[in-house]
Amino acid sequence: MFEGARPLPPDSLSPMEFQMRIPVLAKSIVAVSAIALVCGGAVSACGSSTDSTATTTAAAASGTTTSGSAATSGSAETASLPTFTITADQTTPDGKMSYSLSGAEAEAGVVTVELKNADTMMPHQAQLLRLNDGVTSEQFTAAILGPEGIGAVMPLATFAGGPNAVGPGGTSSVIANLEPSSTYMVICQIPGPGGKPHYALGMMGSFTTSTQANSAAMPTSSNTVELSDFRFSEPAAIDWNKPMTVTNDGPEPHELTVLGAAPGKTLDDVKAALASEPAGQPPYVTMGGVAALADGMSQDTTLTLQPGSYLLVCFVVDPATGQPHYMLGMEQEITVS
Ligand SMILES: [Cu+2]
Repeated sequence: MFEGARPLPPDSLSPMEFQMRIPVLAKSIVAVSAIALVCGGAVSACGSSTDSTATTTAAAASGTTTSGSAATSGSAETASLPTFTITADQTTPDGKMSYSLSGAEAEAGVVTVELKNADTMMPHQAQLLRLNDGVTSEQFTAAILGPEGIGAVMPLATFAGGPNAVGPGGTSSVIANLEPSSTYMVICQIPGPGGKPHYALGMMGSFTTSTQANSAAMPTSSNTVELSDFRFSEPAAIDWNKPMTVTNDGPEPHELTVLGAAPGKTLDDVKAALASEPAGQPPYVTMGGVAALADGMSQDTTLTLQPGSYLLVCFVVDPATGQPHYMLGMEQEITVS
């Protein structure tokens, strides 16, 4: 389905090429949801108004996704942080997608980065990548829009988290420590109609950061989810609706995606879909989280989850096996009471 997702022989990879593999594989981060998203798109053949499943799924997604303002007002220390807003614009009738950013420059240091999904059609994420020094956004854009896709930009940039996918009308946010004097790219890797990732349909942006970082500190919390090869771990006493720290202990990049069952579906349906990648409307809705982080990075997020069961999933693909991380152990059911 995606040329770039075809595994390469691991033993032939230099360290740089190995790094490049990560995003190639990361493309399959969203390959599962993409299958269904194709049917939910503005230009899709199957997403008609008579598709009640699609309609209710979208409605559910908008009603249950994380709330950025609520997420960041949970404590005094985070309420005063500067906020950089990324809006996922309405998909146009001809299938074009875009972001609107709240400015060309974000304050460096500890800031809230929020994603407002203003699209009525489909889920979106805001994956941040920090450009390596000396790399321009034009170089990044040319590389990612080339035949190799996101695999081509791995020598150019580093995964830097960001608000993970939320459905139409939803808001997702993270607290991030942005590096000064940097350029960050924002991309949505979710595949759209026809299998093209949203960034290739226009959903890509960039911003720079100020030369001086603010003096704000990252929140400190014992409400911590640790990502590592290949598991999620969290304290027994975690409160899923309180601000939480998501840390990647690596060594591979990892993300936290929270999936809930779509209306009329169960978590078993979600698990079965993840295992088999069936065509058609996905049985889940995206509930936010933290997009792929490089080894050693942490960001904070706040989820808004109704009581029930959810799945924590990492869709990043392991270069050694070609398997998405959720197949290697990074699929964990949680219960919110
Ligand atoms: Cu992972």
